[in-house]
Amino acid sequence: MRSVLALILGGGRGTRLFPLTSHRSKPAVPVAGKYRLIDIPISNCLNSDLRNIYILTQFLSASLHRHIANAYKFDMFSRGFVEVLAAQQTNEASDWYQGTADAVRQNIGYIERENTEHVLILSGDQLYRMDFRDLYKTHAETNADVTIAAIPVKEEDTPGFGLLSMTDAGRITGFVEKPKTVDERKPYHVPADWITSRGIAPNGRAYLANMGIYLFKTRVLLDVLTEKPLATDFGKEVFPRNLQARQMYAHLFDGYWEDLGTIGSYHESSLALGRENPPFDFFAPDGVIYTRMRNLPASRINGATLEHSLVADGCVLGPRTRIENSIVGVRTRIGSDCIIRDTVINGADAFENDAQRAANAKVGRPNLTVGDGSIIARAILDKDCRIGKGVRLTNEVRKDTADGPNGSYYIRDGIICVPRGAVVPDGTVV
Ligand code: ADQ
Ligand code: ADP
Repeated sequence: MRSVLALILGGGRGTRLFPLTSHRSKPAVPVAGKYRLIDIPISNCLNSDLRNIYILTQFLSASLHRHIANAYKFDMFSRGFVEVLAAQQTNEASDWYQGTADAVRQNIGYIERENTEHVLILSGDQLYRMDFRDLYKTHAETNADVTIAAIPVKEEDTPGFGLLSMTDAGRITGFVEKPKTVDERKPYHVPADWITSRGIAPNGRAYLANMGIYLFKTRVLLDVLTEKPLATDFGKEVFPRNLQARQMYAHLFDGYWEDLGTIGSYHESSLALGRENPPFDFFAPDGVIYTRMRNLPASRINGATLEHSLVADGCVLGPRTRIENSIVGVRTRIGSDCIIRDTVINGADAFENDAQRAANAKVGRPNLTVGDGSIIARAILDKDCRIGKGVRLTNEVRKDTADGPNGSYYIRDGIICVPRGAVVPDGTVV
């Protein structure tokens, strides 16, 4: 794996994850109570013995830099680096919307400087475990110019993916980015017995989706990025254009793999982590998911009841409070007699001491995180939220999208999102 440089695409504007991305770049978005999105692909790299990692992001983010610098320190005797490369921010609007190929092209200098034989390109917002050594094996055995990881998907999921067709030997013969019509996707239908013949149970899946995981020969990558007309996107341009000219191969994968790129998918995939047999298991022996070390005390549960939930370190959960199907992030403090259901709480950056709590009371400001007697369902509370007492966040009228007063909450995909640091006064009902 020494011959491979990893580039993690940390996200464009991240608008689909708003308000989680209103002040931080997408890779820095918290996940599973104590991690950041970027920890998943980085851990997959480290667990695959890949230690030269660049993270490409559109926004220079203090939050991301701090996390990377604190979490991934290699000592001076071990080789490797994890480094953030932020796009130049210019005032020309046209520069903002370029795609994945363009993001990589802007960093060609770094790729050339590392001078590795291969470059692995990854998405930064997916929840999965993959040993990239298996991908490399396929890539090397077929002597591919580029190897694309592919996963079987159901027909109803196809509009969100690039689809590919391949020969028995693995050569990619067709590629279409996010087909919208039946006619467009028809040629990509794969018979169930073909999938079975590859040792994968079809389970109603009859298409092969591009997972956004690409292993390129460096020389070929540099060529396709500089050929005119310049391609802005891998899925839209680079792959469909190079079917004949380049040796493109697919590497089939059949594990859990979820996109966390929208509020809806982020919420759903997060809650699944608290289930009895979670589809993505942070406890699995296949490899540690790394993050920043914090020296936090164990959580104190003072008579709260918990069901199918994850509770991170440093939390205090009050008496008669009931927490169901939820993720409770670091340093969360929940009062008494609350009901928290189907909710992701990202926790807090610091504990509040008694003096601070007294000061809050004086100015009528709720304490961190949720006050006594509040009911919260199908919500995401970003870090450092102050939800008052007797608040009801349940979206009973089932709004799909809404913007609350003074940025106190947003509803996206039917989920109430309380942005970082927002204050929701006592008795509020949403
Ligand atoms: P999408 O996920 O829709 O489809 P895209 O929005 O291009 O593709 O994002 C791919 C990854 O790159 C994401 O992690 C995103 O955050 C990141 N990214 C996008 N623009 C970026 C930029 N300017 N700078 C840095 N990072 C950026 C792609 C493929 C499909 C495939 C799906 C699988 O195009 O063919 O099926 O991924 O999820
Ligand atoms: P988030 O991504 O949720 O915004 P950050 O990592 O940016 O989280 O910040 C956590 C909090 O800790 C912020 O309030 C930030 O001001 C503070 N913080 C953490 N480390 C430092 C540091 N080295 N210098 C300044 N502030 C810090």
